[in-house]
Amino acid sequence: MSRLIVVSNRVNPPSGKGDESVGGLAMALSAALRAYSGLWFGWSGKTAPEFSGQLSMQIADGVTVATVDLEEADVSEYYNGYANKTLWPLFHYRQDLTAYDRSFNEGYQRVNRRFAETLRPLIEEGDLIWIHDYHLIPLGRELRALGVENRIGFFLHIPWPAHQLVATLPRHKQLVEALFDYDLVGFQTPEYRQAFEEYVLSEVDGAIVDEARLRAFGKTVQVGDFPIGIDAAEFAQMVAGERAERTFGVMAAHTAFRKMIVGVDRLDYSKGLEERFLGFERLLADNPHLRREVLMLQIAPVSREGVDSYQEIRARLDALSGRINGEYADIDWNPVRYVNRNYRRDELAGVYRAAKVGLVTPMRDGMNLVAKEFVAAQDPDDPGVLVLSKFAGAANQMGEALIVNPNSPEEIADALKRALSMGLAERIRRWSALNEGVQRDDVTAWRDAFVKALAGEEEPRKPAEGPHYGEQARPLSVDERLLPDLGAEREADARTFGAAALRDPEARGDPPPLRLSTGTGRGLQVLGRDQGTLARPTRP
Ligand code: ADQ
Repeated sequence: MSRLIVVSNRVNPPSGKGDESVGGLAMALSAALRAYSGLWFGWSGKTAPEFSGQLSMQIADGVTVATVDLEEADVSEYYNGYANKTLWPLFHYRQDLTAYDRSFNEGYQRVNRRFAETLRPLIEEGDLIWIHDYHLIPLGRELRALGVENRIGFFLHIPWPAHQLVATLPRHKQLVEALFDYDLVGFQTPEYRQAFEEYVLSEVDGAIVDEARLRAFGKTVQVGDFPIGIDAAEFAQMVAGERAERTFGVMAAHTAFRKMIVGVDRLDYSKGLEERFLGFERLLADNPHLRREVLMLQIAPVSREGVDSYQEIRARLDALSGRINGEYADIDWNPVRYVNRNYRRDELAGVYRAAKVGLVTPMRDGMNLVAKEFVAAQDPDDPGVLVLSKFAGAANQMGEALIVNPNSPEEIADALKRALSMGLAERIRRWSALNEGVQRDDVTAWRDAFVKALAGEEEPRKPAEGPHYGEQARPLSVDERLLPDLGAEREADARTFGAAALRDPEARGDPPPLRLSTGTGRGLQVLGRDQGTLARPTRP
């Protein structure tokens, strides 16, 4: 059985107290590692005066956790810099917030090299290496430079944007070339994979070898879309748990005779919080009869406080929620309840269940796990309604939600009005379809699909075979105009890349069989790339 090495920016072992609050990436990785006797490597979240490469190792639930400290300059140039001031805004279509600072890119490359050098001695023959997210795009290339020939996969949790945006990055070709050192590159949706293909075809004169492989820079890489899901089984347990029920009871009592709309997001400009508040304000303005009937609870823990734009959005949201309450509140009713705290996941489950509407309206989002958590938490006999942005990756799967344009307060207000008055039969019909997908396409399905494809056991999901469901299901096809002559490309590939096919699944022969098992033990919890800057979880 191959060992799995997972690499993500941040790694944190569990406290064992059951009070961890984990982000989307973190939650998914902890579920993945539960099933393997794997190694988890990443930044400790701490700084040292000078980078020493000294590893801190722990073992928890059969998983070895290895972390390394970074220097202050690494954190400001790599994490707060290139990752969160350059790639994050750009890949979420916020070119106006994107910093094109050369030192950030230098720090990014340096930290990825340092990670590679630190991880290298821990890698054994036959290990599968799975690298996560935009912080670590060059890590595969750095590992190859150190002679690592293992199969290495990369999964991008955030959108891959239109190629014209990527091309605004200085040295964008260097960044994309690094992706061709992986055996497998995974995206959340067919749309993002297609956008990557379009970049490769139009910006670097690459070619599509076949449905699952691209060629550029003299290398071939396998690509696929692997929509991430939630740990649906764990969520079902949590919803039925004592703490979730207690939270549900508290929320139900506090919202008696009123309908609660809930939003849960990291405080991030990509999540569309201002526009959401404006949409709710529009609902109140246009529907006086609803004013005392509804309230909106927005939970938004602060994140990335080291980045100015996050402090600015926080200030704007404080002002906006104050303005709406100032305008509409009464002595016994506040329309907006806005909290910046972190909650336990089982408490969140109780909150979701008590809400009549889940309002998930990011301006751009790789997937959005809150939408799936909201669905999983509902009472099957009286489910709430999901209102979902068309620009969340989740919209590709969750067509039975009320899909809205998050830029339009009117559309948000209309969808809220419709959701609040929706009859039971329609709510149950929509929720049942959504829930079926959430249960089926869960984090285990995501993990298994990616790891099997990485191990060379299975081709990645093709767009037409993906787990798309609901009326919005719309597998996207590559723009035919950009397709090269596939026959000629395949031939050229075979001639030119005989040796380079070392990492090609077909050329390498069968990898060692990989056994997947579903562990039940408590997994590691990682404080993901964002959660490191979140407030501490609430203690019971
Ligand atoms: P995020 O941008 O962090 O993830 P999301 O997918 O919504 O976004 O996950 C957020 C997670 O944080 C959810 O599991 C939620 O329950 C949790 N959370 C939010 N607020 C919380 C609070 N106050 N207390 C406790 N927990 C809270 C990134 C990408 C997404 C992608 C995921 C996974 O940006 O698009 O879906 O990775 O790939």
